[in-house]
Amino acid sequence: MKEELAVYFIAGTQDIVRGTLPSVLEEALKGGITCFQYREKGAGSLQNASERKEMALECQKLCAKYQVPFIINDDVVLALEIGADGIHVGQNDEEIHQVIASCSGKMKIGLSVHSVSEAEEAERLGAVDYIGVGPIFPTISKADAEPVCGTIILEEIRRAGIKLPIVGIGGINERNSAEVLAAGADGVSVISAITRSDDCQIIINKLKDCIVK
Ligand code: 3NM
Repeated sequence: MKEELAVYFIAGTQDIVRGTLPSVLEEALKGGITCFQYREKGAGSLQNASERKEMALECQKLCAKYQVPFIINDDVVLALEIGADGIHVGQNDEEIHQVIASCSGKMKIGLSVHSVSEAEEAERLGAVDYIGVGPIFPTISKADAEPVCGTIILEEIRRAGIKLPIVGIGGINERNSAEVLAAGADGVSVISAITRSDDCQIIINKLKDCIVK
């Protein structure tokens, strides 16, 4: 799982400023992302269930072509229906025990945490495959983000002995990702660093370089 978290791209229709989600995703896949999460959420997102399913299927097909895991954000029914590789939920989304009951053994389970105690609880559950920790830096991509926690939270979570794979999230880019990894994350999760870049291949290469070093 840790290798798959290295450069974890997240996007939904609402995040796309140029082109379409499938075109941006294919560029990112060509550039070497290691995981993709379809997150259709907030202002500008697709509201219609059949449109969401159609978009999910298109993204899933692209991920399969490049052999990159395809994760769905906060939609257990859709994830099960189309056989996604994983489901990711936040603290205020579908209840984690419910998600585990429906999805454990069928796909990877990711959970967002914003504190050491939430990380400890995630590990205690025994069925969460990785945690997303953030927002590490200020983000423009999530209107209801929690307060910024800085890289210190990653150090605190590791100091608390948490063994779960960790992906940092929130305001991460090619300039600050080394700091996130040095603090204890196994990978970085990004939206705007890729969707708003002029050349995502360069950005992804830089993000990958930080992992290797
Ligand atoms: N979750 P960007 S921050 C989807 O803190 C999401 O849990 C967050 O987008 C959390 O890379 C965030 O553009 C948005 O900052 C990340």
